[in-house]
Amino acid sequence: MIGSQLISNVVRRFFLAMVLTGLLTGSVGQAASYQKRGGTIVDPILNKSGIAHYYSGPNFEPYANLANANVSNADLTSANLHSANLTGADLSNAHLTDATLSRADLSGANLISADLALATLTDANLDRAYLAYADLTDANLTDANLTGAHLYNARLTSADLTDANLSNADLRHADLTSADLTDANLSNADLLLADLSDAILSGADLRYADLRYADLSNANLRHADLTSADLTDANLSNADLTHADLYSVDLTWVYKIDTTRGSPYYYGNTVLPAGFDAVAQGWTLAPYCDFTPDAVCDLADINQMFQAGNLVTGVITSGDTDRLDLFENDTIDAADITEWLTWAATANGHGSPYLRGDTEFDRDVDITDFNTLAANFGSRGAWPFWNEGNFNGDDNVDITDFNLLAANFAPSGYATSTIPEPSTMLLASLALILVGVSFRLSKNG
Ligand SMILES: [Ca+2]
Ligand SMILES: [Ca+2]
Ligand SMILES: [Ca+2]
Ligand SMILES: [Ca+2]
Repeated sequence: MIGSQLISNVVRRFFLAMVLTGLLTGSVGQAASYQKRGGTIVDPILNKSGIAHYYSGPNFEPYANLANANVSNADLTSANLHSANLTGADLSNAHLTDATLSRADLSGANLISADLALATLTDANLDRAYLAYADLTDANLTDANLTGAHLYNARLTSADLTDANLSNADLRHADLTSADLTDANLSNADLLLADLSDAILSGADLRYADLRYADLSNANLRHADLTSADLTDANLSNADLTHADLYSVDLTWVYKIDTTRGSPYYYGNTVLPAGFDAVAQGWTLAPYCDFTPDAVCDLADINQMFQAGNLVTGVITSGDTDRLDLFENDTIDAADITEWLTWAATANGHGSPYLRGDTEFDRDVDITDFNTLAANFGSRGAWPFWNEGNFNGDDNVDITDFNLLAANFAPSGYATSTIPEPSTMLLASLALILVGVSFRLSKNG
């Protein structure tokens, strides 16, 4: 009896010890650490109250796979998470001050109210990330992808957003004071009530952006594209508009428009406030054939039309290509090329339109134009430019383009009213040269 009781006691103790050991090793195994910039390991991760965080999973370090990790409220100050996969992770309310998240994938991550002041997020993917109320003061977001990101009420004071993609982002009420948004893409962004005072928006794409009630006082908008942006009740006090694009912008309710600096480009569809004298203000009226914009209609503009797609089959317009639809029917095609040739000739002081075949717009269709076409004859695949001998805007330089050139052949110029004798013999020999080119091309490939 005594012997068997002793054995059972030993067995019980042994099992108790096993269970305790299991619990201890289990809890130690579950705790996760994080790596700081400079290499220091913080083990375990604490929450903001200094208590061990409940998170159990892979350690937080560069290149770690941390998809869907839940570290809400964690203290990850100065963490090094370069190239980490944090898609769908919960980092809400976390301390990430001074952290490195360069090239990290944070698409769809929850960063609501996170502290990211001074954080490095260069090339990070924040596609549709939740950043409402986040503190991104002085953060480096150069080249970051913030497409469709939720930045409602976020603090982005002095943040570096150079070349960042913020298209369709929700930036309502965001604080972007003194932020650097040079060449940033803010097309279709919601900037209602955003504070952009002293912000650098040089070269920024603000097409179709909602800037109602936005504060743009002292903002640098040099070369910014404001096509169709909504500036109702926006404050432009002392803003620099040098070479900004005001195509299709309604400026009726803009505050302090008369205090702006520089000469922007405006168009026939730009609505100016009552009593505002754009000419006295030094603004430049640009013709509709100018897409670039520089108030000049030249090869750069027609080539932009050619890049829209195949103009023989026709391209349905979108927000991006709407202004190329000069003969308005929501399709960019041959009629728009014809319209452009008329607009551009008028804008450049000529009495008749430019003609198909004139590769360099020097008002003749001659051997130089032919040589350009011949040099590119047979090229296809992309969208050969007008100055490469593509006159119908499709994907090639072929006999159709030659026929357009031949129909307008005028070596002594088409500006003169006297119609020269058709150079039938010359054209016939030029056509023979092309037959030779075609033959060589078909032989080679
Ligand atoms: Ca232009
Ligand atoms: Ca059209
Ligand atoms: Ca020419
Ligand atoms: Ca062609």
